[in-house]
Order: sequence, then structure tokens, then C-alpha cells
Amino acid sequence: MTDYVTVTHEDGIAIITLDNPPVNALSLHLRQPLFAAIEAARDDAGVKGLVIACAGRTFVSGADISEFGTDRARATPSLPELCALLESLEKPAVAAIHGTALGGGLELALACHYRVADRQAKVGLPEVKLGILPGAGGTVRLPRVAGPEKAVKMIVSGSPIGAADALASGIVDEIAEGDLTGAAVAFARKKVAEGGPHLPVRARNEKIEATHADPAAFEAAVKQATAKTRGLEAPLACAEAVRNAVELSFDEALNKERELFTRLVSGVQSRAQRHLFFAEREAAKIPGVGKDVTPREIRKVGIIGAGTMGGGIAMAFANGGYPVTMLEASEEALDRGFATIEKNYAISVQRGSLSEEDKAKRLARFSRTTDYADLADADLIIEAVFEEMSVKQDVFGKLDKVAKPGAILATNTSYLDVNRIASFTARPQDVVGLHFFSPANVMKLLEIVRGEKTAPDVLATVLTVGKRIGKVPVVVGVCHGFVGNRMLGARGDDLEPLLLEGAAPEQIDRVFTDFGFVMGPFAMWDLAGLDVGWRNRKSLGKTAVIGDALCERGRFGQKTGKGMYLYENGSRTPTPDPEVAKLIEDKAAERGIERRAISDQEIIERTLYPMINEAALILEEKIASRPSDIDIVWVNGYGFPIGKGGPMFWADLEGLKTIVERLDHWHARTGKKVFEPAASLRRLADTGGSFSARPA
Ligand code: T1G
Repeated sequence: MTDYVTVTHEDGIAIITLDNPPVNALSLHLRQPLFAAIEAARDDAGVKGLVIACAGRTFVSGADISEFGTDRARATPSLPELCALLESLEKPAVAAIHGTALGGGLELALACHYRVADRQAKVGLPEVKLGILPGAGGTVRLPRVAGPEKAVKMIVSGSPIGAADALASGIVDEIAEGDLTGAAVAFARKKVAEGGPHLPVRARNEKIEATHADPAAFEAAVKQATAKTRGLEAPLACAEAVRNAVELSFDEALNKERELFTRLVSGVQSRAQRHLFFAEREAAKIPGVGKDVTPREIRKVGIIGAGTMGGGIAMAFANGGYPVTMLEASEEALDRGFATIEKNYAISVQRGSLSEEDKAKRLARFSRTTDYADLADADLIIEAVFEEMSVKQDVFGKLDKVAKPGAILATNTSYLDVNRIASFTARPQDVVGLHFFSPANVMKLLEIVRGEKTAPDVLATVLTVGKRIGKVPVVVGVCHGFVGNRMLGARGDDLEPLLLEGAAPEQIDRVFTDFGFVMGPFAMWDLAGLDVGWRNRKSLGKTAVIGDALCERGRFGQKTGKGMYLYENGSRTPTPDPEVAKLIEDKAAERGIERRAISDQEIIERTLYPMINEAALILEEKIASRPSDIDIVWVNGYGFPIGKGGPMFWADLEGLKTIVERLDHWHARTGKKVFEPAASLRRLADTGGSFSARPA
């Protein structure tokens, strides 16, 4: 056998072990020897049963995503052919599952007659997250073992389940206590002794029939699972495929699955989502920080500031299993902060997403103090105090005195100069920015702001800790607003001129939601509070025609029941307000601006194209290491639609030539810097280049 597949024999059972690091993806070079090994076991009279197991940290994690779009993905033996071969066996085949059997990995296991899993194993069909659906029978076999209702929930959500749930659902036949392969061999031998016949999953129809008899639960599950697809095709295709499994024969449903898979896998949305899969992993590779850099040990975390951000950050760490000490200037401030934290956990318990037991465990991880000396043994201290440089100076001056040598000192600033903050200490190499996004216990994105002097092992440490608390970390450089907020500024720079020239707030917001954002910029302003921007502008001596006028009228947004929109009777649903329309018309008249109908395309060109231009400048200045990092920032921090792959992937789809042409048009018309094409962008456009082809 090859290195990828080895076969051993134990008492008439052939044990086929796969070994394709790092996650046993079903690459062609694994499929070929695996197919041969199964055929050999089938034809060997001395073999009475088979076990398929994996070496390394996990059972098969799926098809090899990097093969998609290449001939290797379709080369025989394909995964469906492997599954058909397994299902044709008269001898019992048992999958021995550890780690995560995902996608094609679970499909391979479902093509076996039986499945034995270790207690920590997880199983799932996450293909929907790649913009596709299970393409090797998962949508037809999973309903037969778990029932259509459970299957459609798993396949449309893409979320894995644990071994105990898999056993209870009928996906797994036994949980192994101790040695997994040994348990699988014993299970195979038991089945051989029972004499069979060994029913393949395709022949098990009882749960399909039960849904025929009473489809209500299945229909309700479909409705709930597909309620929010936000313009994505894959979730609907997943539900359609499971419905086919219920309504059609096995082979008809299998053919339909193949048709749906073929359509989706070549589509833009799947290409975009596969791009994001690899981009997220690429973002964890920091230039100048090799795998040889050892992260520092983080056992205890200190958080300074128990406000909205401090409390959210503290929850993120407590949720990730870290003991957290919260420091505030007074007991009253600590009381307020903890009251909010306890309320948040209570809401999660109420929603059923957190057990009382886990809530208690997380709260037990918190301690509180008003004395900096209590942070002396913390390994990582994060400040989330007022966004004012003098306050940061005070905090970091104190930290420099009390924190132990080697402690990492992090600032949660969202746009201030991290190098300046580091200069307030005698240990700038231990200072880093950790920019969380509100609510910090929910939002995935974590911008790791690398100071000039930040040590490589500090970056490796906060990257590791960030992933451990469930964040998606991206390393960015020091500039005003880093990557996300700097591009947000570019996206919003021309919004008020658009309003004054004739675009209504609701039209602009609709263009954004039609594009795939969860909400438009004005709804977002009302949610965050118009007064935040107002205060910020005043501190910088800046003005905004409409924003200031609204704030002068006390219209701060949702918190005051009115802002850009009306929020009647405490509703959170924005309603256009004629008073705002009149205010905009009056302001336009005062400025002699002749209003006109503005197209949706013009709104895109005057908001999203400047955002792409700012990204090109960010790359020129090396504030981001690669275009795909910017995609990860915007998808995880600002709700950029995953079906468009992030701003840079989308810009390539739009065509950089078009973008530069239109930026030139608006620059000539308005003279605004935000429309002046970056040199690197113009060069890419002129040479037919693209961001994705751009060297890393
Ligand atoms: N194909 C190719 N490479 C993969 C891969 C895959 N399926 N899964 C992981 N990798 C690479 C990854 O890019 C990284 O590479 C390294 O392995 C470690 O991954 C027919 C069509 C299994 C839970 O969607 O969820 O089956 O950066 O950093 O955090 O119906 O990887 O080191 O060069 O993520 O321990 C369905 C995807 C595929 C599962 C492990 N399966 N993988 O997490 O490691 S489509 C999936 C994961 C399919 C069939 C369809 C995770 C993991 P590098 P990692 P991890």
C-alpha cells in the first residue's frame, strides 16, 4: 500500500488506515489507494469485515477543497464512486471516527454499514459554508439514519454535532470506550458473527417513511432553517436536496443532489466562500512570525474598564475559559459593569444558548478590583478605557509600574496611534493593539494592531489566544482607523452629498441591503447613536450638514426614538420620517444644490468604489499584509456578504478597470480625494491585473 493508506488484518477484519496530513482530506492521491484497498478487501475471501480508520488528529475532514475547480476533483475514483463501492459490499464495513468527520468524511462514514465514534468526536456536513451542499450522498443518506428533520437542520446550518448527539440521532452506532480502532474491530467482528445481511444506509427507509406519514416536523424544520438565507443559494439548495430524499427514490434524489452540487460549485458564491475559507487561515500567517516562534503562556487576564467594550471583552475571555480580573476606578462602576455581564448571560440562558451550569462556571472566572496592584500577576492586560490619548497615557504609565515582566499590555483603541501608546511604557515590545468589535463577546473580528516595536512572540501569543476565544484575528498596521474603520470612513465620505443631491436615506440603505449587507449605513448610524459621531466631529473641529442638524434636534437614533429614521413606540424598525426629508431638502436649497433622481449604481460607485480605493492605499502602505486579509476584516467585522467574498474579491468581480474609470469620473466631477485612484489600483487596472492574482 502507499503511505497514504495502510492495511492490516486482525482476525479476519481488514483495517484500512488513511494518513493524509493535516486533516485527511480526500485528495485524489488518497482516493486512489483507498479504492484499491476496499476492492482488495472485498475480493479477499479471508476478509470477513472492514474497518476504515484514520491516523493523525482527525477522521476525514472532507473532500480536498483545494482540488475544486481542477481536474483532480472529478478524477476517478470520485468520492461518490468510493461511497458506491462501500455500499455494494456484502461484508460489514465500519467507520472508526475520531476528531471531526466533516463533509465528505461523514459521507464516507455513512456509506459504511456502521459507525463507531470516540466520545470527543464531532460529525457534520458544513458544505453550505462553502456555498455548496454535500455532493457524495450526504443529503440522501443522513436523512435515512438521523431522520429528515434532524438532517435538514444539520445540512442547512452546516454545524457539527457531538458524538453523544450523533448516537442519539442514529448517525453513530456505538461510542467507543478506550481504544477506538479496537472497538471498531470488535464491532465489525460482532456484526460478522450475527451473520447479516448488513443493510447499507441506502436501504434503510423507515425514517423517510415516518416523515411521509407525518411531514409537519420536517416542514417546520425546513421553514426555520431557511428563514434567513440573505441571498445565498446554497442553504435553499440544501433544503431542496433533503426534500428530494423524502419525496424521491434514493437514486433519483442522488442524481438531483449531483445536479445541484455541479451548479453551485461552479458558481460565484461558492468561489467566494471557498476563497474566504482559505483567506481566514492565511490571515493567521503573519509575515516575520514563523511557526518556530513560541507563544507566551496566558493563564490570567486583566481588563481595565468595565464599560460596554471592557465588559464584552471580559465575557469573551471568560467564555474562552480564562480567569479574568476586571479593574475600574470605583466599586459603583464595577457594579454597573457586572450587572450588564450578568444580564447578558441571563439572556443567553433564557434563549437556551447557555445552560445555568455554564453561566455559573463563566461568572466564577471573574474577579474585580479598583487596585492596579491586583493585576501584577496577569499575563495579558487589555485596557478598554475612554478613547482619549491622555487617558491611555495614564493607564499605560500605571501598568508599566505594576505589570510583571513579560506581561502583554494591549490597548483596545479603535483608531489611536498604538506606537504612541507603547511609548508611554519602558516595554514597547510587549505592547500591542487588540481592537475588538462591539459587542465584543459576539463579533468575530479581532484586529491585532502591530506596533513598530511589538515583539514577534507577542503577536504569536495574541493570535493564539484570539483564536482560542473564538475570534477571527487579522494583523494590521498602525494608522487612523487601521483597516476596517479606515475603509468605513471612505465608504461613508460621500453619503451626505448623496442625500443633498437627491438620494433618500431609505434608498441608500436599500442599495446596501440589496447588495447583501445586513443593514445600510443610516440604519447603522441610528443603531450606534448619531451623537457618537457628532461628539467625535466636534473634538476634531469637523462638521456634518445632516448629522449635526439631526443631533442639534436631539435626534440621536434608536436611543431617542428618532434619528435619520423614526422608531415609533420603541420599535427597532426604521421608518422614513418626512421631517428628515424636509430637513435634507432645506439644507440642499440653502446650498443651491439642484436635487435629482440618483440611480442605485451611482450610490454603489460613490460609496463602495472609494472603499476599494482606500484598500489599495492600505496595501501600498502595508497596513494590511494581503488583499484577502481585508476580505476577512470586512466579512467578520462589518457584515460584508460572504457570497461576494469580501471587498477585494468583489472588486475583482466588478473589474478594476471599471472601478478606476468611475473613480476618475467622480474625482473629475467632485474633486474629492476619496475618489482619486491609488497608483497601485490604476496600475492593476491598466495591466488587467486583479487583487486575487496579486503576489502575497
Ligand atoms: N480541504 C483542503 N484543505 C483543508 C481542508 C479541506 N477539506 N480542511 C482543512 N484544510 C487545511 C487548512 O486549509 C489548513 O491548511 C490545514 O488543513 C489545517 O486546517 C463532497 C464537497 C477540519 C475542523 O468544510 O473545518 O467534503 O493553512 O487550520 O483549526 O460533500 O480545517 O495549514 O496550509 O482549519 O484544526 C467539507 C473544512 C469539504 C471542513 C480542522 N469539509 N475544514 O480545523 O485546522 S467539501 C469542510 C475544517 C466536501 C463533499 C464536499 C477545519 C477542521 P494550512 P485548520 P483546525
